[in-house]
Amino acid sequence: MRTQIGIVGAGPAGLMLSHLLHLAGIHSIVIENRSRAYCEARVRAGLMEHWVSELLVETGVGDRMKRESMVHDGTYLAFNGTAHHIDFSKLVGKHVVIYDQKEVVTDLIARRLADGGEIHFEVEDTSIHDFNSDRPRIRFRSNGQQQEIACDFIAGCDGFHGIARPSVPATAISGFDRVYPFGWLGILAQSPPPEKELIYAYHPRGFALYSMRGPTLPRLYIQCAPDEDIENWPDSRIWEELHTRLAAVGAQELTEGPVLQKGITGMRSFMIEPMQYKRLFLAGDAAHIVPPTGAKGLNLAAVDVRVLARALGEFYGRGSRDLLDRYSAICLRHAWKVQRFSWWMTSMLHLFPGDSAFDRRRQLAELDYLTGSRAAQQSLAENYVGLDVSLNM
Ligand code: RFL
Ligand code: PHB
Repeated sequence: MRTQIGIVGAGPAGLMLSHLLHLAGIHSIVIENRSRAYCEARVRAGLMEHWVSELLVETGVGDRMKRESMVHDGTYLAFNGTAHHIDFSKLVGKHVVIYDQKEVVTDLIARRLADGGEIHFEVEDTSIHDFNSDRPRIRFRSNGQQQEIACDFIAGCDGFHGIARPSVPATAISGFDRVYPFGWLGILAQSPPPEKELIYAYHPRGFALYSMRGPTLPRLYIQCAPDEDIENWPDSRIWEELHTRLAAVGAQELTEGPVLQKGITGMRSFMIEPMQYKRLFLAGDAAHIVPPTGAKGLNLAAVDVRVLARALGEFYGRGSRDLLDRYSAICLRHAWKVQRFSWWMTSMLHLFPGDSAFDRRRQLAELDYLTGSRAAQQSLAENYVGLDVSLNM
């Protein structure tokens, strides 16, 4: 097989990249080690920055999103028994959009296949080769057969546990890591949401988040120990904890319903520098992980592939390597700002084991300042709805 861009991974990063490249007249092949059904059902993110939803519409994959998504003009911060509203629309004139990542993936797969795109699902033993030459190759097995893709560039969009990042010589990249001493226990339930928007709650028993996937599908999270055993959390205990932590004046009472899915997620910040090695470009979770508190993972993946698609467009269209050579610097400059925001939200809203009474009071003072200051709210809103990406470096 031969293509211009060989893409490893059919998550949001790989699929969006393949779609944007197609619109720019550039051929790509995507390989994915899971089944199509698995990719379309994986429970992950739910919140898109304003510009990402616009990008989906502008590039012709936003029809279902426009019909089925929920536009949120703001969010709530709850602490000391009171919910405070942060109005993004009033503060910065933008909103965020609630649309499940698995629906974005479903829409992108459908569109790629309708456009004649090549996606190979359920491949095994993926490996990447010769990306330090101008003839990179991707090898894998499909239906028991050994296969090879020859390409001009490889895009490593295979997530945090993929093979692309570990294929770079260790001396060529630096990693920056922070593991948080807690996790999130998340459930997807069936019951009417109490509020039209999200509630981020700081509570003496730990952080809680009220989010949603639709008008009758709340997605709820509680801070838990990083090594917590889900077996210790029968549904009744989860609901009890959610009631306690999310109880706030100004927010309606939470309604219980059947739990459709539950799981525990670890929390980490991770970055590598640079995000490129020769003819291998890393994008999305393959290059960086943010703690979910800022709702940024999917959005960061979208930034990377938008920059990469544009840079490859300039390479093939005008023969210019300029933007391609600046890919890593441009994405890292943005990703570090997003990393900072996600760390800040996480630090402000969670209980850290071993924290003193001083630390708790400082967190409450920060929340008090934030909810009382228009300047501070504007800063949160600007980051939350999505910072502009500068192509100048
Ligand atoms: P993905 O989605 O992990 O996709 C990578 C794909 O690569 C495949 N793969 C391989 N394919 C072939 N060969 C190999 N050797 C391969 N190894 C792996 C995988 O099967 C997979 O299909 O990475 P991508 O595309 O970079 O997208 C990143 C996002 O998925 C991630 O950042 C977000 O889900 C993070 N995240 C959130 N982001 C948001 O923007 N808003 C949110 O509200 C939000 N909430 C969340 C989240 C992530 C969570 N978890 C479970 C980590 C909530 C949670 C609980
Ligand atoms: C989610 O809906 O899964 C979600 C929303 C906001 C966050 C994190 C996760 O900050």
